[in-house]
Amino acid sequence: MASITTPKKAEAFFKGPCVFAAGAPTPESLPSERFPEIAFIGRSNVGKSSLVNALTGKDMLARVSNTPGRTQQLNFFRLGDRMMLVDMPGYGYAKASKDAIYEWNVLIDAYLKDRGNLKRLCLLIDGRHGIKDNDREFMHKLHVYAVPFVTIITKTDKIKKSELIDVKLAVETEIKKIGPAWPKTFATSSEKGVGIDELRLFLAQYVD
Ligand SMILES: Nc1nc2c(ncn2[C@@H]2O[C@H](COP(=O)(O)OP(=O)(O)OP(=O)(O)O)[C@@H](O)[C@H]2O)c(=O)[nH]1
Ligand SMILES: [Mg+2]
Repeated sequence: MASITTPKKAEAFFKGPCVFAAGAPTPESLPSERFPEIAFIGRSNVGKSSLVNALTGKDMLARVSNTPGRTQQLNFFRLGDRMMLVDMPGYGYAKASKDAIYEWNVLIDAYLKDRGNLKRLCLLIDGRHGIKDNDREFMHKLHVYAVPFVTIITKTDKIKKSELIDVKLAVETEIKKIGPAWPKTFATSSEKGVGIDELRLFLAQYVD
């Protein structure tokens, strides 16, 4: 199929048909690896579900919530029968029980370890809070499992330009410490639609 090489084509693709394909609360329930996959993860409440909605131009696709820790399973959205977007459950929810954290680790490890079709994982960092210890731990996990990832600074409408520059630098410094060759970082606001075109075009390269 034709590759998607312009912002206009990328927008049309991402805003095209997209359906909820599967919810996986356990490793056994993960769907087949038929499509190239892009996954979204980060601290609870960082804006993962909002970003999936902003990319696809569909407000109600992924469930957005003011209550942290709302997304408890991996939610798979099939985009145009060519790609899968995965809204992952976040980490760092203060009120999560020990059992819930254990289950989260089992599920996330199973997914990250053995997902041949996972083209890029998008690690979201809240622009207001910057990088935290659990983000560092998660980056380390990605390194151990050799998962290719990019970072996305979210909620940039809530911070000053100078703060964004500082957060970006801190994130890139952290990535360099663990070693990936290209510390690609995006900055977005799902609320205002900032950085969404650029991210769509970048992700579209992984469409078969
Ligand atoms: N100002 C602003 N708020 C945002 C943005 N993105 C998300 N939010 C808000 O942040 C809150 C959490 O957003 P979600 O998209 O549900 O976050 P999540 O990472 O999916 O959260 P969990 O699934 O609970 O881990 C909601 O109140 C959103 O409206 C943004 O770009 N700007
Ligand atoms: Mg969510």
